[in-house]
Amino acid sequence: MSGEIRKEMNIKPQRHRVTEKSKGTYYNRLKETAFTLCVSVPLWLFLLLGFSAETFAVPDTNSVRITDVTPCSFSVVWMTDIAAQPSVEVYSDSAMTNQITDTVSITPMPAASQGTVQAATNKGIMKVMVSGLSASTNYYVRTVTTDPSNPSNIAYSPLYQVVTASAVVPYNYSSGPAAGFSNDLVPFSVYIRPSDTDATPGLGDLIVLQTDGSPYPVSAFVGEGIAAPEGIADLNNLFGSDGLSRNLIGGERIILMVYRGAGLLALTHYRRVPQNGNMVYVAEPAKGFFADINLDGNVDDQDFALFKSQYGTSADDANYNPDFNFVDDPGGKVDARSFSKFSSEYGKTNVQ
Ligand SMILES: [Ca+2]
Repeated sequence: MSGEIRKEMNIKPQRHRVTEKSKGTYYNRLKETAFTLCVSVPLWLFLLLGFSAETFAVPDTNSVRITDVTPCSFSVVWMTDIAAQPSVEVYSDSAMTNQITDTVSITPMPAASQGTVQAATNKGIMKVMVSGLSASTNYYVRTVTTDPSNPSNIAYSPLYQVVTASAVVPYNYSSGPAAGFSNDLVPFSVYIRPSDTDATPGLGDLIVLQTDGSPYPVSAFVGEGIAAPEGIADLNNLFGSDGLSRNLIGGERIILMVYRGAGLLALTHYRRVPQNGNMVYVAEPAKGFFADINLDGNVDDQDFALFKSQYGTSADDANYNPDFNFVDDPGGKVDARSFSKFSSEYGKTNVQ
């Protein structure tokens, strides 16, 4: 993980149920998306909101990530400080001499629910999907963040290189007939601060799921296809360094970064891919040994640095991450008791 410690949100203690009906519907829709994405552009709602901003400063651009890279599409996610209008510019070369934005499909805020789009926009959480691309091809992209109240105020990110994946291999044929995977949809419940007064807490937050061995993460809005405060990440859209679909067997480390916007820091959670089961089972990602915070097998300085950055935080703090509260503590404070538990494990190696 990068040095910029973005604190995470954690799974709430209770497990959320995905109903059989909603699960099946969403599962099928995701499968359909995985298969048809390269053929047709989904008719997602595109909502531009005209909010008045109090400042005419150029909007912020931070936490830019390239996500959801498939053979024919990718997305760009980032955060800004106003309810901005997001777009991107796409180039075929790093010198930005050949802009191809008009020859590809640009879909700002790709989500099926208008409520999700509006909630995310209000929090300054931006996502733009670029589709109609060629496989195994270099593209270059930068974000364009426009203040709706003053369209001449436009912020641009640096230019990012994207290499599209080579091929979708959505099923495992190794044992004969095609078989699906039960662990390809990962629901995750984001942390909600006790003082959160939103009617639908967490709605519009963005989950960015990264796994070791995949060049790009996948992303999902909270409340999209599942009730907030959960989001559901589609691991079918994870590709390996070979450009082919990843086949995760379970146990692989995943890093979930939750973009929350609205002045709150992004939270980072380390988890493992749930074990593969049967088709109708959707499992949450698994937590590892508590003191091995970054799940690299050792309780060492890296974990201590992460813990130190959280020490003293309470449940309502903008950077509070419940992953670091190691005691059953209603107040949720990361305090001396948590440190005591952590320090007693310090130095251990090969922990599971
Ligand atoms: Ca560690």
